[in-house]
Amino acid sequence: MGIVAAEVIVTSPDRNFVTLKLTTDEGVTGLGDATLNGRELAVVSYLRDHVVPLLIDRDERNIEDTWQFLYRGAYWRRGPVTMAAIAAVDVALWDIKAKRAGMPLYQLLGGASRRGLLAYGHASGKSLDELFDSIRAHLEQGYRAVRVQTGVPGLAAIYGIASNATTAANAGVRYDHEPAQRGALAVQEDWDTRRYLRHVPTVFEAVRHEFGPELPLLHDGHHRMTPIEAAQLGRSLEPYDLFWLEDCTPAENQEALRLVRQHTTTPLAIGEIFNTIWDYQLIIREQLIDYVRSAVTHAGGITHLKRLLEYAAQYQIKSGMHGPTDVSPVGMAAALHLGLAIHNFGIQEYMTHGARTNEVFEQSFTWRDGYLHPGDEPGLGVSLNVDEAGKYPYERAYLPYNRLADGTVHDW
Ligand code: EZ4
Ligand code: CO
Repeated sequence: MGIVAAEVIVTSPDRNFVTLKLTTDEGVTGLGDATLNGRELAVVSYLRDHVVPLLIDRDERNIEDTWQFLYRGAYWRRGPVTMAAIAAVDVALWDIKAKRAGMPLYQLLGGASRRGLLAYGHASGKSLDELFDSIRAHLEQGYRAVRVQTGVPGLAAIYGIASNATTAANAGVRYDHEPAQRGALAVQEDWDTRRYLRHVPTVFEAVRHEFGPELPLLHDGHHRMTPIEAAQLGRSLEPYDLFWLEDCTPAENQEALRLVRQHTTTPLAIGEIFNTIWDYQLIIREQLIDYVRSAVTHAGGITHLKRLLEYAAQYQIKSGMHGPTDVSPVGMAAALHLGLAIHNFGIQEYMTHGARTNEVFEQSFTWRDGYLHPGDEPGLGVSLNVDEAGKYPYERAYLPYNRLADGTVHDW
């Protein structure tokens, strides 16, 4: 028994991805995703310089012990860099264990609790016409739930709207005619909360009118509101029956959600930037949210996110794992296995990866009639084509940031 090799592979097919590949003395390999969008090389260093030396000769079977050793043994706890690195090790060990057992990972996690995972995609448009076209395109692709992001009159460039810098940097699309998006410094976007709060309910009214009451609609506030502004938005969206309102306010201060919750029955999702169970301690115990947004990749792997979701289950809070293109196919596969196995699955975010990414990462998952399934290959069901990966070296890329009209930096 024992790990004989641990390689950190950086590749940038359509965007940057960091992958950990572990090999055992029996030649079994496991993959883990360690991609932290915009700060990728910090995790590479954490892994290569500090974690890999600790892995060589470790017994790959002891997943819980390895998790505790990497978490407690570092002395310095939590944080996105640490937790993404631990997640990569954890997922690679689960991949190895499931391959050795000859089972898809979800079988080791308790077996399937459902036939497939309901997924939502990202519809967006600067104008209502563009937005409606985007929703229709998603429905044609088979999506049965959509996130709706819209332009705001008076704001030139904002989060989540196709054909601006956000899409390139955030969705990771490499426009061949726009190489400057990659390797460029962070792009500035605009923000004005009052304009946004006035406009968004009119958009949801129009979308409900056009697409009817059945379609689950989601919206991402992307941390921009104060608690009272978030409460106002939640309340003004109530007539449109949202599946959830995401990241309505930054929640480093968990108590802020009390104020939002007192004022609105719109379901709340939070936590794509959280990385441990402790970030959720109060908001779960007080039932201040409805969905946990953490991804396997950013919250300490299968071992830790499963623990967190079991805690959430006691309070009827469900999963809504983060699934943007900056979670690699390895991280997505881990999410699908975990989501299939747990009882309190809610919904899975799913944005399709680019063609180059799908050549670098061969995947067994299926996407049919709006539902995802991880497939039945032993392990995660993902393999990394090292030759393809080698064709795409790392390219520096930043997420955008926001400024208000007077130049003040605002949450992005
Ligand atoms: O901005 O993944 O809900 N999805 C999101 C994403 C995040 C990016 C940041 O890397 O908020 O689009
Ligand atoms: Co989000």
